[in-house]
Amino acid sequence: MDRRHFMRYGGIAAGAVIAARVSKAEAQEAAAAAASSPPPALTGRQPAIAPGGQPAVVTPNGSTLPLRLVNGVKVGHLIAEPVDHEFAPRLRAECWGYNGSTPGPTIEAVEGDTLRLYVSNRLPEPTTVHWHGIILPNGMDGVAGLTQRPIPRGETFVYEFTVRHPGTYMYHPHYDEMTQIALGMAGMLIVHPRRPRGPRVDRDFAMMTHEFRLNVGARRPDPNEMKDFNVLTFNSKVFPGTAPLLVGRGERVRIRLGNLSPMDHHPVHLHGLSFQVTATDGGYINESAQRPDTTVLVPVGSTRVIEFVPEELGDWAMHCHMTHHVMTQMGHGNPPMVGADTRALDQRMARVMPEYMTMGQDGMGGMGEMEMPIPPNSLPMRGMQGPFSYIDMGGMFTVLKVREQPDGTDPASWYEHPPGTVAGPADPARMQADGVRPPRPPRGRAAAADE
Ligand SMILES: [Cu+2]
Repeated sequence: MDRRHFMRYGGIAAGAVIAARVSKAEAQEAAAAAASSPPPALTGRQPAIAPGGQPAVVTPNGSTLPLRLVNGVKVGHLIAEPVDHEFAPRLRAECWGYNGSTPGPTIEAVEGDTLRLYVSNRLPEPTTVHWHGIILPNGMDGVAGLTQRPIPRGETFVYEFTVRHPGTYMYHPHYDEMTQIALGMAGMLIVHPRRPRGPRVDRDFAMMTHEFRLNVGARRPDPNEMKDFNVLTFNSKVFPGTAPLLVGRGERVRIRLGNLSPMDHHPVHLHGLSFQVTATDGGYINESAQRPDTTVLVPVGSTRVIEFVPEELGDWAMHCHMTHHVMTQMGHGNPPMVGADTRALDQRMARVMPEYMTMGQDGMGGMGEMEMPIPPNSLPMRGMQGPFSYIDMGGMFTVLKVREQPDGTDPASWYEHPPGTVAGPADPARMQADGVRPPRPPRGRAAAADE
Protein backbone atom coordinates (compact mmCIF):
# COMPACT_ATOMS: atom_id res chain seq x y z
CA MET A 1 0.00 0.00 0.00
CA ASP A 2 1.56 3.31 -1.01
CA ARG A 3 1.53 6.34 1.21
CA ARG A 4 -1.35 8.00 -0.55
CA HIS A 5 -3.51 4.91 -0.24
CA PHE A 6 -2.47 4.51 3.31
CA MET A 7 -3.58 8.02 4.14
CA ARG A 8 -6.85 7.52 2.34
CA TYR A 9 -7.79 4.14 3.68
CA GLY A 10 -6.24 4.66 7.08
CA GLY A 11 -9.45 6.52 7.86
CA ILE A 12 -9.49 7.34 11.54
CA ALA A 13 -5.78 6.74 11.44
CA ALA A 14 -5.46 9.33 8.70
CA GLY A 15 -7.47 11.70 10.85
CA ALA A 16 -4.96 11.23 13.63
CA VAL A 17 -2.08 11.92 11.24
CA ILE A 18 -3.61 15.23 10.24
CA ALA A 19 -4.31 15.96 13.86
CA ALA A 20 -0.74 15.42 14.90
CA ARG A 21 0.42 18.21 12.59
CA VAL A 22 -1.30 20.86 14.72
CA SER A 23 0.64 21.94 17.76
CA LYS A 24 -0.59 20.98 21.19
CA ALA A 25 -0.42 24.58 22.34
CA GLU A 26 -2.72 25.64 19.54
CA ALA A 27 -5.19 22.92 20.48
CA GLN A 28 -5.12 23.83 24.16
CA GLU A 29 -5.67 27.49 23.32
CA ALA A 30 -8.65 26.57 21.16
CA ALA A 31 -10.08 24.25 23.81
CA ALA A 32 -9.79 27.01 26.39
CA ALA A 33 -11.54 29.45 24.05
CA ALA A 34 -14.35 26.97 23.44
CA ALA A 35 -14.77 26.29 27.15
CA SER A 36 -14.88 29.99 28.03
CA SER A 37 -17.69 30.95 25.66
CA PRO A 38 -20.96 30.24 27.46
CA PRO A 39 -24.03 29.02 25.55
CA PRO A 40 -25.93 31.99 24.15
CA ALA A 41 -28.76 33.08 26.44
CA LEU A 42 -32.36 33.24 25.33
CA THR A 43 -34.45 36.21 26.18
CA GLY A 44 -37.04 35.66 28.88
CA ARG A 45 -40.76 35.53 28.43
CA GLN A 46 -41.83 37.41 25.34
CA PRO A 47 -44.52 40.08 25.41
CA ALA A 48 -47.85 39.33 23.82
CA ILE A 49 -47.83 40.92 20.39
CA ALA A 50 -50.67 39.25 18.60
CA PRO A 51 -54.40 39.32 19.36
CA GLY A 52 -55.60 37.09 22.17
CA GLY A 53 -52.37 37.45 24.16
CA GLN A 54 -50.33 35.21 21.86
CA PRO A 55 -46.66 35.56 22.78
CA ALA A 56 -44.09 36.75 20.29
CA VAL A 57 -42.03 34.07 18.61
CA VAL A 58 -38.50 33.50 19.91
CA THR A 59 -35.90 32.39 17.36
CA PRO A 60 -33.11 30.68 19.33
CA ASN A 61 -29.70 31.97 18.15
CA GLY A 62 -31.61 34.29 15.81
CA SER A 63 -33.66 37.45 15.68
CA THR A 64 -36.95 38.94 14.50
CA LEU A 65 -37.13 41.37 11.58
CA PRO A 66 -38.14 44.86 12.74
CA LEU A 67 -41.32 46.01 10.95
CA ARG A 68 -42.41 49.67 10.76
CA LEU A 69 -46.04 50.61 10.41
CA VAL A 70 -46.33 53.11 7.55
CA ASN A 71 -49.89 54.17 6.59
CA GLY A 72 -51.28 50.83 7.70
CA VAL A 73 -48.61 48.76 5.93
CA LYS A 74 -45.93 46.82 7.82
CA VAL A 75 -42.61 47.65 6.16
CA GLY A 76 -39.49 45.51 6.50
CA HIS A 77 -36.08 45.35 4.83
CA LEU A 78 -34.14 42.19 4.06
CA ILE A 79 -30.56 42.48 2.88
CA ALA A 80 -29.26 39.39 1.08
CA GLU A 81 -25.53 39.30 1.79
CA PRO A 82 -22.45 37.23 2.65
CA VAL A 83 -22.21 36.44 6.36
CA ASP A 84 -19.17 35.53 8.44
CA HIS A 85 -20.99 32.87 10.45
CA GLU A 86 -20.04 30.95 13.57
CA PHE A 87 -21.57 27.45 13.73
CA ALA A 88 -20.11 26.91 17.19
CA PRO A 89 -16.97 28.14 18.92
CA ARG A 90 -14.00 27.07 16.75
CA LEU A 91 -16.02 26.66 13.56
CA ARG A 92 -16.66 29.64 11.29
CA ALA A 93 -17.59 29.82 7.64
CA GLU A 94 -18.33 32.30 4.90
CA CYS A 95 -22.05 31.74 4.46
CA TRP A 96 -24.75 33.73 2.74
CA GLY A 97 -27.83 34.96 4.58
CA TYR A 98 -29.99 37.97 5.33
CA ASN A 99 -29.25 40.99 7.52
CA GLY A 100 -26.00 39.51 8.77
CA SER A 101 -27.30 36.12 9.78
CA THR A 102 -28.21 32.64 8.66
CA PRO A 103 -31.04 31.89 8.90
CA GLY A 104 -32.32 35.39 8.20
CA PRO A 105 -34.47 37.18 10.79
CA THR A 106 -37.89 35.70 11.47
CA ILE A 107 -40.68 37.77 9.94
CA GLU A 108 -43.67 37.95 12.26
CA ALA A 109 -47.03 39.29 11.17
CA VAL A 110 -50.72 39.00 11.99
CA GLU A 111 -53.42 37.60 9.71
CA GLY A 112 -54.70 40.38 7.48
CA ASP A 113 -51.50 42.46 7.65
CA THR A 114 -50.18 43.95 4.44
CA LEU A 115 -46.42 43.48 4.30
CA ARG A 116 -44.11 45.61 2.17
CA LEU A 117 -40.76 43.85 2.14
CA TYR A 118 -37.77 45.51 0.51
CA VAL A 119 -35.05 43.11 -0.57
CA SER A 120 -31.59 44.54 -1.25
CA ASN A 121 -29.05 42.35 -2.96
CA ARG A 122 -25.47 42.53 -1.67
CA LEU A 123 -24.55 39.09 -3.04
CA PRO A 124 -22.11 38.66 -5.92
CA GLU A 125 -24.96 37.34 -8.09
CA PRO A 126 -28.69 38.00 -8.58
CA THR A 127 -31.27 36.63 -6.18
CA THR A 128 -35.02 36.66 -5.43
CA VAL A 129 -37.12 35.89 -2.37
CA HIS A 130 -39.87 33.31 -2.49
CA TRP A 131 -42.42 33.43 0.33
CA HIS A 132 -42.83 29.71 0.85
CA GLY A 133 -46.40 28.68 1.66
CA ILE A 134 -47.92 32.17 1.49
CA ILE A 135 -50.90 32.50 -0.83
CA LEU A 136 -50.34 35.76 -2.69
CA PRO A 137 -50.52 37.36 -6.14
CA ASN A 138 -48.45 35.38 -8.61
CA GLY A 139 -46.05 38.22 -9.40
CA MET A 140 -44.99 38.39 -5.72
CA ASP A 141 -44.02 34.69 -5.57
CA GLY A 142 -40.34 35.33 -6.22
CA VAL A 143 -39.49 32.67 -8.79
CA ALA A 144 -36.76 34.06 -11.04
CA GLY A 145 -37.67 33.89 -14.70
CA LEU A 146 -41.17 32.55 -14.05
CA THR A 147 -42.77 35.34 -12.03
CA GLN A 148 -40.16 38.11 -11.96
CA ARG A 149 -36.80 39.35 -13.20
CA PRO A 150 -34.08 38.41 -10.68
CA ILE A 151 -32.85 41.19 -8.39
CA PRO A 152 -29.50 42.27 -9.86
CA ARG A 153 -26.48 42.64 -7.65
CA GLY A 154 -26.60 46.00 -5.87
CA GLU A 155 -30.31 46.62 -6.46
CA THR A 156 -33.38 46.67 -4.22
CA PHE A 157 -36.73 45.18 -5.20
CA VAL A 158 -39.97 45.45 -3.26
CA TYR A 159 -42.55 42.75 -2.54
CA GLU A 160 -46.00 43.67 -1.24
CA PHE A 161 -48.77 41.30 -0.26
CA THR A 162 -51.46 40.73 2.35
CA VAL A 163 -51.10 37.67 4.54
CA ARG A 164 -54.59 36.24 4.54
CA HIS A 165 -53.87 32.85 6.09
CA PRO A 166 -52.34 32.42 9.56
CA GLY A 167 -49.59 29.84 9.75
CA THR A 168 -45.90 28.95 9.80
CA TYR A 169 -44.12 29.71 6.56
CA MET A 170 -40.60 30.27 5.29
CA TYR A 171 -38.65 32.41 2.83
CA HIS A 172 -35.72 31.56 0.59
CA PRO A 173 -34.19 32.50 -2.77
CA HIS A 174 -35.62 31.09 -5.98
CA TYR A 175 -32.57 31.95 -8.09
CA ASP A 176 -29.54 29.62 -8.09
CA GLU A 177 -31.30 27.78 -5.27
CA MET A 178 -28.66 25.08 -5.11
CA THR A 179 -25.93 27.57 -4.22
CA GLN A 180 -27.85 30.14 -2.25
CA ILE A 181 -29.76 27.76 0.01
CA ALA A 182 -26.68 25.58 0.53
CA LEU A 183 -24.80 28.63 1.77
CA GLY A 184 -27.50 29.37 4.35
CA MET A 185 -30.15 31.57 2.75
CA ALA A 186 -33.42 30.76 4.49
CA GLY A 187 -35.76 32.23 7.07
CA MET A 188 -39.15 31.79 8.75
CA LEU A 189 -42.29 33.86 8.14
CA ILE A 190 -44.93 33.50 10.82
CA VAL A 191 -48.48 34.78 10.59
CA HIS A 192 -50.41 34.84 13.87
CA PRO A 193 -54.15 34.32 13.63
CA ARG A 194 -56.50 37.26 14.40
CA ARG A 195 -58.44 34.96 16.68
CA PRO A 196 -56.21 32.42 18.41
CA ARG A 197 -56.87 28.81 17.48
CA GLY A 198 -56.56 26.13 20.11
CA PRO A 199 -55.24 26.73 23.61
CA ARG A 200 -53.05 29.78 24.21
CA VAL A 201 -49.35 28.94 24.34
CA ASP A 202 -46.88 30.34 26.86
CA ARG A 203 -43.79 29.97 24.65
CA ASP A 204 -43.43 29.98 20.93
CA PHE A 205 -40.13 29.07 19.23
CA ALA A 206 -39.02 29.06 15.59
CA MET A 207 -36.28 26.65 14.53
CA MET A 208 -34.93 25.83 11.10
CA THR A 209 -33.08 22.64 10.37
CA HIS A 210 -30.27 22.94 7.86
CA GLU A 211 -27.19 21.14 6.62
CA PHE A 212 -23.89 22.22 5.15
CA ARG A 213 -20.84 20.53 3.66
CA LEU A 214 -17.82 22.21 5.18
CA ASN A 215 -14.56 20.41 4.60
CA VAL A 216 -12.19 20.33 7.56
CA GLY A 217 -10.22 23.56 7.63
CA ALA A 218 -12.28 25.13 4.80
CA ARG A 219 -13.98 28.50 5.16
CA ARG A 220 -16.67 28.10 2.50
CA PRO A 221 -19.46 25.53 2.60
CA ASP A 222 -19.53 23.45 -0.59
CA PRO A 223 -22.78 24.12 -2.47
CA ASN A 224 -22.06 21.31 -4.94
CA GLU A 225 -22.39 18.61 -2.28
CA MET A 226 -25.38 16.39 -2.96
CA LYS A 227 -25.32 13.71 -0.27
CA ASP A 228 -22.63 13.94 2.35
CA PHE A 229 -23.34 16.80 4.73
CA ASN A 230 -21.18 17.18 7.81
CA VAL A 231 -22.44 20.30 9.59
CA LEU A 232 -26.05 19.70 10.65
CA THR A 233 -27.75 22.62 12.32
CA PHE A 234 -30.66 24.08 14.27
CA ASN A 235 -30.90 27.74 13.22
CA SER A 236 -27.48 27.32 11.58
CA LYS A 237 -25.78 26.35 14.85
CA VAL A 238 -24.30 23.02 15.89
CA PHE A 239 -24.33 21.86 19.49
CA PRO A 240 -22.84 23.20 21.75
CA GLY A 241 -23.47 26.41 19.81
CA THR A 242 -27.25 25.87 19.90
CA ALA A 243 -29.08 27.90 22.54
CA PRO A 244 -31.04 25.74 25.00
CA LEU A 245 -34.82 26.20 25.14
CA LEU A 246 -35.89 27.20 28.62
CA VAL A 247 -39.53 26.43 29.48
CA GLY A 248 -41.72 25.95 32.55
CA ARG A 249 -43.26 22.72 33.74
CA GLY A 250 -46.96 22.83 32.90
CA GLU A 251 -46.54 25.61 30.36
CA ARG A 252 -47.88 25.11 26.87
CA VAL A 253 -44.99 25.25 24.42
CA ARG A 254 -45.07 25.57 20.64
CA ILE A 255 -42.08 24.85 18.44
CA ARG A 256 -42.30 25.75 14.75
CA LEU A 257 -39.85 23.65 12.77
CA GLY A 258 -38.93 24.58 9.22
CA ASN A 259 -36.64 22.60 6.92
CA LEU A 260 -34.78 24.19 4.03
CA SER A 261 -31.84 21.78 4.09
CA PRO A 262 -30.59 21.20 0.57
CA MET A 263 -31.24 17.45 0.54
CA ASP A 264 -32.35 15.84 3.81
CA HIS A 265 -35.52 15.41 5.81
CA HIS A 266 -35.00 15.49 9.54
CA PRO A 267 -36.86 13.38 12.11
CA VAL A 268 -36.74 15.71 15.10
CA HIS A 269 -37.13 13.89 18.40
CA LEU A 270 -37.88 15.28 21.85
CA HIS A 271 -37.18 13.39 25.05
CA GLY A 272 -39.39 13.27 28.12
CA LEU A 273 -42.67 14.34 26.56
CA SER A 274 -45.29 13.67 23.96
CA PHE A 275 -46.40 16.37 21.52
CA GLN A 276 -49.13 16.99 18.99
CA VAL A 277 -48.39 18.10 15.43
CA THR A 278 -50.83 20.99 15.09
CA ALA A 279 -50.00 22.58 11.74
CA THR A 280 -47.92 22.44 8.57
CA ASP A 281 -47.09 25.16 6.07
CA GLY A 282 -50.34 24.13 4.39
CA GLY A 283 -52.43 25.19 7.40
CA TYR A 284 -53.83 23.94 10.68
CA ILE A 285 -54.50 20.28 11.30
CA ASN A 286 -57.99 19.66 12.62
CA GLU A 287 -57.89 18.65 16.25
CA SER A 288 -59.57 15.37 15.41
CA ALA A 289 -56.72 14.58 12.99
CA GLN A 290 -53.86 15.52 15.31
CA ARG A 291 -51.99 12.65 16.87
CA PRO A 292 -49.50 12.30 19.68
CA ASP A 293 -45.91 11.65 18.74
CA THR A 294 -42.35 11.99 20.03
CA THR A 295 -40.58 12.37 16.68
CA VAL A 296 -41.75 14.53 13.83
CA LEU A 297 -40.36 14.17 10.34
CA VAL A 298 -39.79 17.58 8.83
CA PRO A 299 -39.41 17.05 5.08
CA VAL A 300 -37.31 19.40 2.96
CA GLY A 301 -39.41 22.39 1.97
CA SER A 302 -41.98 22.15 4.73
CA THR A 303 -42.83 23.25 8.24
CA ARG A 304 -44.22 21.24 11.13
CA VAL A 305 -45.63 22.87 14.25
CA ILE A 306 -45.64 20.91 17.49
CA GLU A 307 -47.23 21.74 20.83
CA PHE A 308 -46.76 20.13 24.20
CA VAL A 309 -47.02 20.62 27.95
CA PRO A 310 -43.94 19.19 29.71
CA GLU A 311 -44.73 17.26 32.88
CA GLU A 312 -41.21 16.39 34.02
CA LEU A 313 -38.50 18.78 35.12
CA GLY A 314 -35.04 18.23 33.72
CA ASP A 315 -32.64 18.70 30.84
CA TRP A 316 -34.21 16.92 27.89
CA ALA A 317 -32.44 16.18 24.63
CA MET A 318 -33.98 17.52 21.43
CA HIS A 319 -32.25 16.31 18.29
CA CYS A 320 -32.48 14.95 14.79
CA HIS A 321 -32.71 11.18 15.14
CA MET A 322 -30.49 10.44 12.14
CA THR A 323 -27.35 9.37 13.97
CA HIS A 324 -25.01 11.04 11.50
CA HIS A 325 -26.92 14.28 11.93
CA VAL A 326 -25.76 14.61 15.54
CA MET A 327 -22.15 14.30 14.46
CA THR A 328 -20.01 17.01 13.02
CA GLN A 329 -17.14 16.94 10.57
CA MET A 330 -14.96 14.21 11.98
CA GLY A 331 -17.35 11.26 11.99
CA HIS A 332 -17.86 11.01 8.25
CA GLY A 333 -16.23 9.05 5.50
CA ASN A 334 -13.97 6.88 7.67
CA PRO A 335 -13.62 3.12 7.23
CA PRO A 336 -15.06 0.96 10.03
CA MET A 337 -12.49 0.48 12.78
CA VAL A 338 -14.53 -1.30 15.47
CA GLY A 339 -12.82 -4.61 16.24
CA ALA A 340 -9.78 -3.94 14.02
CA ASP A 341 -6.42 -5.19 15.26
CA THR A 342 -4.13 -2.24 14.61
CA ARG A 343 -1.05 -3.22 16.62
CA ALA A 344 1.13 -3.79 13.56
CA LEU A 345 -0.07 -0.52 12.03
CA ASP A 346 0.64 1.39 15.22
CA GLN A 347 4.17 -0.01 15.41
CA ARG A 348 4.95 0.97 11.84
CA MET A 349 3.46 4.41 12.23
CA ALA A 350 5.38 5.06 15.44
CA ARG A 351 8.63 4.85 13.48
CA VAL A 352 7.74 7.92 11.44
CA MET A 353 5.45 9.69 13.90
CA PRO A 354 6.02 8.94 17.59
CA GLU A 355 2.78 10.63 18.76
CA TYR A 356 0.65 8.56 16.36
CA MET A 357 -2.30 6.61 17.76
CA THR A 358 -5.01 4.69 15.94
CA MET A 359 -8.49 5.19 17.32
CA GLY A 360 -11.96 3.74 17.01
CA GLN A 361 -11.16 0.04 17.56
CA ASP A 362 -13.41 -0.15 20.65
CA GLY A 363 -16.15 2.08 19.29
CA MET A 364 -16.13 5.82 19.03
CA GLY A 365 -17.79 6.79 22.32
CA GLY A 366 -14.75 8.38 23.87
CA MET A 367 -13.51 10.25 20.84
CA GLY A 368 -15.33 13.52 21.29
CA GLU A 369 -13.78 14.19 24.66
CA MET A 370 -10.21 13.23 23.73
CA GLU A 371 -8.08 16.29 24.20
CA MET A 372 -6.30 15.70 20.95
CA PRO A 373 -5.16 18.45 18.66
CA ILE A 374 -7.51 19.05 15.77
CA PRO A 375 -7.06 21.10 12.60
CA PRO A 376 -7.86 24.83 12.68
CA ASN A 377 -11.50 25.72 11.90
CA SER A 378 -12.90 22.27 12.58
CA LEU A 379 -14.91 20.62 15.30
CA PRO A 380 -14.35 17.28 16.92
CA MET A 381 -17.05 14.80 16.05
CA ARG A 382 -19.16 15.53 19.08
CA GLY A 383 -20.56 17.86 21.70
CA MET A 384 -19.42 19.16 25.04
CA GLN A 385 -18.79 18.39 28.66
CA GLY A 386 -22.11 17.77 30.45
CA PRO A 387 -22.91 17.69 34.16
CA PHE A 388 -22.05 13.96 34.41
CA SER A 389 -19.61 13.29 31.58
CA TYR A 390 -19.02 14.19 27.98
CA ILE A 391 -22.24 14.59 25.93
CA ASP A 392 -21.45 12.54 22.89
CA MET A 393 -23.78 14.27 20.46
CA GLY A 394 -23.19 17.45 18.50
CA GLY A 395 -24.67 18.73 15.26
CA MET A 396 -28.45 19.01 15.20
CA PHE A 397 -28.85 18.78 18.95
CA THR A 398 -30.07 21.10 21.67
CA VAL A 399 -31.46 20.87 25.20
CA LEU A 400 -35.01 21.59 26.34
CA LYS A 401 -34.62 22.77 29.92
CA VAL A 402 -37.84 22.32 31.88
CA ARG A 403 -37.85 24.25 35.14
CA GLU A 404 -40.30 25.18 37.89
CA GLN A 405 -39.26 28.85 37.49
CA PRO A 406 -37.81 29.24 33.99
CA ASP A 407 -37.74 33.04 34.06
CA GLY A 408 -34.59 34.15 35.82
CA THR A 409 -32.95 30.74 35.49
CA ASP A 410 -29.46 30.79 33.97
CA PRO A 411 -29.91 29.02 30.61
CA ALA A 412 -26.41 27.56 30.96
CA SER A 413 -27.23 25.85 34.27
CA TRP A 414 -27.87 22.12 34.40
CA TYR A 415 -30.80 20.47 36.14
CA GLU A 416 -30.15 19.45 39.72
CA HIS A 417 -31.57 15.98 40.12
CA PRO A 418 -33.27 15.05 43.39
CA PRO A 419 -31.23 12.43 45.29
CA GLY A 420 -31.92 8.88 44.18
CA THR A 421 -33.29 9.79 40.74
CA VAL A 422 -30.17 9.28 38.62
CA ALA A 423 -29.15 5.93 37.11
CA GLY A 424 -25.92 4.63 38.67
CA PRO A 425 -23.92 1.52 39.48
CA ALA A 426 -26.00 -1.40 40.77
CA ASP A 427 -25.55 -2.55 44.35
CA PRO A 428 -24.39 -6.23 44.26
CA ALA A 429 -26.50 -7.14 47.30
CA ARG A 430 -29.57 -5.63 45.74
CA MET A 431 -28.85 -7.42 42.47
CA GLN A 432 -28.61 -10.72 44.29
CA ALA A 433 -31.84 -10.06 46.18
CA ASP A 434 -33.53 -9.31 42.88
CA GLY A 435 -32.23 -12.51 41.31
CA VAL A 436 -29.99 -10.72 38.77
CA ARG A 437 -26.62 -12.38 38.20
CA PRO A 438 -23.75 -10.37 36.69
CA PRO A 439 -22.59 -11.80 33.32
CA ARG A 440 -19.02 -12.91 32.67
CA PRO A 441 -16.68 -9.98 31.95
CA PRO A 442 -16.38 -8.87 28.30
CA ARG A 443 -14.09 -11.08 26.20
CA GLY A 444 -10.69 -9.90 25.09
CA ARG A 445 -8.97 -6.72 26.09
CA ALA A 446 -10.00 -3.22 25.21
CA ALA A 447 -7.55 -2.21 22.49
CA ALA A 448 -7.16 1.26 23.98
CA ALA A 449 -5.87 -0.36 27.19
CA ASP A 450 -2.91 -1.89 25.35
CA GLU A 451 0.43 -0.72 26.69
CU1 LIG B 1 -31.37 15.15 10.36
